[in-house]
Amino acid sequence: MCTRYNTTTRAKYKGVTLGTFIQSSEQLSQAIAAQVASVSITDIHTHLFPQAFGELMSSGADDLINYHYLVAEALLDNRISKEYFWSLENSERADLIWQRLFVDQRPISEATRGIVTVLNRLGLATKDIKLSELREYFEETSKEQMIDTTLSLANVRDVVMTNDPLDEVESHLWINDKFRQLTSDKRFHRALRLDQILNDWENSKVKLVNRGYQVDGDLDTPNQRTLAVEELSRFLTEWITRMDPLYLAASVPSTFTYPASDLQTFLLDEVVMPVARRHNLTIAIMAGTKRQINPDLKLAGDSVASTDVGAVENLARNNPNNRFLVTLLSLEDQHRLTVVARKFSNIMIFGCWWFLNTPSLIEKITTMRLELLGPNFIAQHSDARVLEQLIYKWSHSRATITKALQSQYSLLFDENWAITEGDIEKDVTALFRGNFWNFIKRDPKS
Ligand code: FIX
Ligand code: ZN
Repeated sequence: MCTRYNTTTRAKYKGVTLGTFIQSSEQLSQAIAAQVASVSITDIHTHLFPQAFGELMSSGADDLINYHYLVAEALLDNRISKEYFWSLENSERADLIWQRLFVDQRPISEATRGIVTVLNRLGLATKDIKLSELREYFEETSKEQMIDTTLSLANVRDVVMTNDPLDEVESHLWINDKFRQLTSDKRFHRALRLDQILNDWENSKVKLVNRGYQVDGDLDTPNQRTLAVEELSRFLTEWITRMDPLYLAASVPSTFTYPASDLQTFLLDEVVMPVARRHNLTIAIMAGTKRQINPDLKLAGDSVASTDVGAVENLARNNPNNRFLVTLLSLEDQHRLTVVARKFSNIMIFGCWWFLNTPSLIEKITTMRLELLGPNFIAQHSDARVLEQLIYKWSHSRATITKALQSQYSLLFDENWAITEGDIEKDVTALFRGNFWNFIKRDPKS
């Protein structure tokens, strides 16, 4: 318990002009809670789309309940055959998931509790609510209204999408976007996703050749390799011009190493990183996935494995003129990643990704990052796939990150460091959006 010091003592101690210095640990906790609750957020990684993207925009009751996190949890019931489950319509699958996770048992997992938070924040009574009532709510609400309502309730100012130029549906929309509709909602920003190119070159090559890029040469012969580099660089440059992405992004498997004498390193070194430098673009590396350990679960079938954090170290050291946003999926890799991030100003850690996005792990990881980095990382991203998930993902994360900040600042306060509410606002704004925009060297108003 910190004894009360008057402002003169604190001002003299810190040698600064008087401000409204916080006087007690209770006031400190309240100030932190208020600042985290009210900070407007840049959500730097999501799978969301605005309405202009048509079928790619995911929103509403059945999409919320069919979230792959909930699919995995529902199919833990070995009485439900995967074949039967996937034979159902979307709404029938939602009925089954609802019954299994919200009626037969209590929704106390992070993903099920999230649905309850959404219901609650939308003002839908959570006592004995039926899925049909949630469906009715969405039937009575337009997509535009849902975007406005969701961003307001979640207090999210900017949403960064995941945009795959090799996705047939999405690329078709971009190529036909004569009136720039896809970039008309300025709250939604682009991230150009490179997974297919970096992780599945053989299939990507076919798509690229079909689109007129001469990349099918034998990369072992120098002149064909040079042509492939030029053509893939041309492809990326055309899509950077078309999409105006905030950053380039790739998730890589837990087996990712760098540098390696493999195609991934070749593509990174000869194409991706030079193109990123030419366009002053940051690269987001998301490592540690173990995709499809159970294909019967489809999108829910991915898992996690520890990855070579040395690859992140080497990327940053070998490419000092590239900037890297980094998030790792495995809990056991978090400490080493945080130490590595202390060593390189061209690394910025972000978020508690996917299986780490739970209150107990967010608090543990965020406290460690504050202890080792100070407020120099990006506290969280939602990874939302369905629009209304923003409501719960940010509500839950704000509550947990508040606790980590309160414990860290109280240690400082107890040593008589003078703190004002304005100081807290600066640090909280940095953690929830400022660090991102500064690191990618972009103006949020651009
Ligand atoms: O690679 C990614 O962007 C992952 O976030 C997704 O593949 C994953 O399915 C997801 O949505 C996790 O939250
Ligand atoms: Zn994601």
